[in-house]
Amino acid sequence: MPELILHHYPLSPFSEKLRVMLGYAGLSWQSVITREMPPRPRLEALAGGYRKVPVAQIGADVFCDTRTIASEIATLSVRPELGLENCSAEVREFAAMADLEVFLACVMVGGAGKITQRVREAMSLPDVLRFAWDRIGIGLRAKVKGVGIRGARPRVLRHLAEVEGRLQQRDFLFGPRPNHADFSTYHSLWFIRDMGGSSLIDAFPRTLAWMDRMKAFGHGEPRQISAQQALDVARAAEPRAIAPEHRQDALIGSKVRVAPTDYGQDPTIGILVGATPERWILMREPQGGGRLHVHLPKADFELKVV
Ligand SMILES: N[C@@H](CCC(=O)N[C@@H](CS)C(=O)NCC(=O)O)C(=O)O
Repeated sequence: MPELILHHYPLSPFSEKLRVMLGYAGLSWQSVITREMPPRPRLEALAGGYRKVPVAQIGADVFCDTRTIASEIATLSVRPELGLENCSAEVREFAAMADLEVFLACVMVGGAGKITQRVREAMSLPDVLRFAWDRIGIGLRAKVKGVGIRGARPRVLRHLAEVEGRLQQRDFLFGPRPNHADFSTYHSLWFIRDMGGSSLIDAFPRTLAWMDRMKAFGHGEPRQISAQQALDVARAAEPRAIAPEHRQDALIGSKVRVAPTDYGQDPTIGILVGATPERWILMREPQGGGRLHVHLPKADFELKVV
């Protein structure tokens, strides 16, 4: 089985969610550092329109959204609790709240000065301007508006109080070992503390200690490869077989577009070849040859027949 390849960039909180999950899972993985904004031609050739990061790939199977990728990590590492679909309704609800509402609030709170400095260090000046323009565009087109600038800090503080309370009797949010919700909660707090240098979390000692436990999982030892090498891996491979029970949907064989409903709503277009309770699987033939299966979640995504 080929190794998991993660397309990501250092400043991306959702990428950090998976880097730490891969460290915890003890999997060996390969790393492709991508730009902080489109154009990302080779990644686009793989994901076919989906524009968010991270994206993962195993051979010719491409996985969009951290929920789909975490499910692959859960299977590969035989740690089912890393897959949201294997967690309780309470955990799923907590993770969904952390990954959307709290994430958007943290991005607004995020230690603005230090983040700006990090963005400035990571990019050329023209790219900083393109980056700002790109993110303003995402915000204007988003269907979720979050809590707004004024509501962001109180929302993060309310979340921190809840996290602190959960950690009173346990090492991780729902028990003695981390599950998906720990990683969903960690990445936004990492963004404000470790990337933004914010002192907001200092008043929550158990949360700080939990963050250090999460951070200690590290990222493992990924092997760096180029975007072109990752594309070549996909072109040389065949997508894995889809189980007969996942080929029963009435729309199988139709040309469809699947897009997130919240923000960054760019669609992936392809032939629907599989549908599980959690995901859609689209077949695409990228320019230059090869056949890919792109896996996208059903939750918070919309499928339309083209
Ligand atoms: N629901 C998605 C959210 C991913 C997301 O919002 N990623 C941010 C970066 S942390 C993004 O794509 N920003 C725009 C970009 O990088 O082009 C997931 O779980 O993967």
